[in-house]
Amino acid sequence: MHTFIWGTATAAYQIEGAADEDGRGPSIWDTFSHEPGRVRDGHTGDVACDHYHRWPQDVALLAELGVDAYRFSIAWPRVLPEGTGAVNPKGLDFYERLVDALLEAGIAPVPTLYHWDLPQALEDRGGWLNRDTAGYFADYVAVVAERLSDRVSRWITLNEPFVHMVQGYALGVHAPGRALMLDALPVAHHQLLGHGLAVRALRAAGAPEVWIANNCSPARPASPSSEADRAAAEAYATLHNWLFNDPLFLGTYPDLPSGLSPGSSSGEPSFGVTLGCVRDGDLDVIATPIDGLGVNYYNPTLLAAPCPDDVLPFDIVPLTGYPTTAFGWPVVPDGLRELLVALKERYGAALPPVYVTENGCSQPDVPGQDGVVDDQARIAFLDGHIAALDRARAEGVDVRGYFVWSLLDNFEWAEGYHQRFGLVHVDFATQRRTPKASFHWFRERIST
Ligand code: IFM
Repeated sequence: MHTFIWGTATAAYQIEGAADEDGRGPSIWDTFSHEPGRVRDGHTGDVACDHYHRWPQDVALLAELGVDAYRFSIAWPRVLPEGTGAVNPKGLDFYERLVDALLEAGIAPVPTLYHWDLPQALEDRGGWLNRDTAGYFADYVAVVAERLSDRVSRWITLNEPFVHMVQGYALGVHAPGRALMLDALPVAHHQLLGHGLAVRALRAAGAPEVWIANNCSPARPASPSSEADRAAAEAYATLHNWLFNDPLFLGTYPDLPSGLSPGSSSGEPSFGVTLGCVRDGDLDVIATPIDGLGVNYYNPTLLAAPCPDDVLPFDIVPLTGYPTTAFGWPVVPDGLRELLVALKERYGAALPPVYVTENGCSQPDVPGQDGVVDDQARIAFLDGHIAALDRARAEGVDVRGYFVWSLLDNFEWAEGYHQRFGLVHVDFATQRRTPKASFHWFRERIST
């Protein structure tokens, strides 16, 4: 019987601040957030939660919460300001101090090595459209592993390569702000190649456990009796879920549905062949065995058949009839069970143990007159999703952990500080941290 891991998650650019301090280089998010009109109200991560200075207080909060593990991310530009070449020892020192404090508090550190903050110098060379970025990533991972692998036993390579590709390179609503639509697809392959190379670098440094954190969404047809809607749902599932998991667990790319082919509207049978950037041996690298699949789940996606002039082979339609978060996302706890079971059905024995590496919701949290943040909607959200996870376990899925997104209210990318996901409220004017009702609820929940 394996111990179940309870944790919370954060990411470097969303909480650290200290953007110009101790030799950190600029990342694509520094550039993007400083461009007018990119982030709501011009917010940036320059200060964020000031975690770079306040980390002892944040570790104390984690200890009070009683979590087994803390998922955070390491900022590549803090360690290698130019992305490659000279190492910044002060960057490594920061993460070493954090890891040591976590261990001292009895909390297992689970670092993610890439959570969207590519060094700007590498974006200037093509970013994830450039195959070389995969190799630079592995070199950076080797530097971090050399310093920390004697103390860290669980590592996560990438966070949500699907979201990074779509939002950052296809639609341009996240950094680096490129709107290439289907021509962004090589970003998928290069990130996955970087993942595989990083797994090998971590193994070489003796890392016992390596995971990846994939954002996945159950794709539901708007009308289950419509063959066209079912095809649209399968096309979407291929892009969002199978493209980023099949190569890891089956060693192949899925067949691309008609219409999901870069530079053409007709479609081709195989992602790998269509893309032209997949070289011999790449899939072997990508399929290097890993010890855990991290699943980030927020909500299902509802799909209808495309309209005649649509570029893509599906139409995303609103999923109504459920409560919604402050972001407007539908709250569908059973979608988590549905997703975990679908992964098990698709990959069978090839699926490693699964960890829910992100789940949570934004709510319009405002402290009351008494200073209390009574976020009952978040408690209901978490309770419902943990129950759904239990049902997936009862259906035979080997789920071994659950990490709430997020420990702290933080910089929510293009939404700036407008969406609050934390168990802990942050007053961004004073940096005062106030545990919300959900913090106390989660502490009770995991202590039993
Ligand atoms: O804040 C993000 C996180 O960085 C990645 N997963 C989704 C979260 C909520 O949008």
